[in-house]
Amino acid sequence: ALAQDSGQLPAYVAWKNADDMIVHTEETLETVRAAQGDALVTPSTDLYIRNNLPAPSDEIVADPDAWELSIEGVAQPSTVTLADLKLLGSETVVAVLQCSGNGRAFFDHEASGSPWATGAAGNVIWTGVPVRDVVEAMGGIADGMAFLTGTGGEEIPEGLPPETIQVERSVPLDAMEHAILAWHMNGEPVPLAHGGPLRLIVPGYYGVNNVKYLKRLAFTAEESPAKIQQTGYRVRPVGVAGDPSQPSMWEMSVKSWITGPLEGASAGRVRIAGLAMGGTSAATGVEVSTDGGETWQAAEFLGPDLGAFAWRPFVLIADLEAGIHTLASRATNANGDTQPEDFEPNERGYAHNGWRGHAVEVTVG
Ligand code: MSS
Repeated sequence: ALAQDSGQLPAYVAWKNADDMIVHTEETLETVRAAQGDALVTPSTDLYIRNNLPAPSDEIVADPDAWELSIEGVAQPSTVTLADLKLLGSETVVAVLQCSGNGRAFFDHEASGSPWATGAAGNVIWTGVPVRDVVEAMGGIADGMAFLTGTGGEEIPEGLPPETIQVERSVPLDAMEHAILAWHMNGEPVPLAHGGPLRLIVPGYYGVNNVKYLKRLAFTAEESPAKIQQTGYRVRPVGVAGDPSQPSMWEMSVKSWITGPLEGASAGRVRIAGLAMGGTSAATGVEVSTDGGETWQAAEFLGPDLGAFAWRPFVLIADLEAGIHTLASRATNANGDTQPEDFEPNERGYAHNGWRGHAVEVTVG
């Protein structure tokens, strides 16, 4: 096992920027909070990694256009190649990719899973064909379908029932409005580690629904029978087992965090920076507190608005006296939701967006 902060990257992601990554395990790497800074878009070399199963062989990205996708639950089901999909047109969407467990480290109960702080999230430019255009080309969705189901391209060892480990996720049909099948990430072919040659992107939905190495896209009447759908990624009280009646990790909620300063600053004018995202609707504002939430001031968004699903870097110039200051941020989205002060613990430590947990104590001298 690799030590945290060792700077030693697993071979398949040796191209990442080691200084900006915390290596939790071979399959889970997070971006250093300070490195997230006020970046409009997360460079691919800094984007976090979360694999539920080891990635398939990199042979699948050698000839990306030959990658095959089976499309089911439509009037004319068929298998198409990535080259065929590219002929249907393309759209670009900037969307936050965030793991369900981002912020887990800020819960007090010892939830199992990687102790992500803020770095299991990035803001990414995705280009691909809208799912609705694919559906149109296939004659429309078959009757009675209620979910969009994506299947990952990992090979399942023989003798193992696929539903036990297969990464297969279903999202409600409404998610189709913004979903795309992406072959470019930040303007380049999607790297294998991030789901190349083809990835399902569901803007506004947690990372797990953004299936990598997509080999099957199906419109289904029921949610996938896979364990990762049925009992995994379910929000339930601490100590309770996962079951299909509990909320699934689908839509993301409004969230923000400060990325600097995180430890110290000199007294006087201090530039406080961070990132704010609205989840399924645009972030419309963010306030910053330098006194642990007693008082709040409106911060300013930096740079262009990259769309409702993108995060927005923000800054506030504050005048800080020597002493210890608790810096916090609290975002609001277009739906009118604001981050809560605290977030109720749940068994797996999902979806934390409480502002107090994300606050930082800074020594100003
Ligand atoms: N897909 C596949 N195929 N496989 C796996 O494992 N994972 C998930 C998604 N998808 C997977 C998939 C998760 S869980 C997440 S977060 C994401 O992905 C991540 O991404 P990246 O690119 O960053 O690595 Mo949690 O909610």
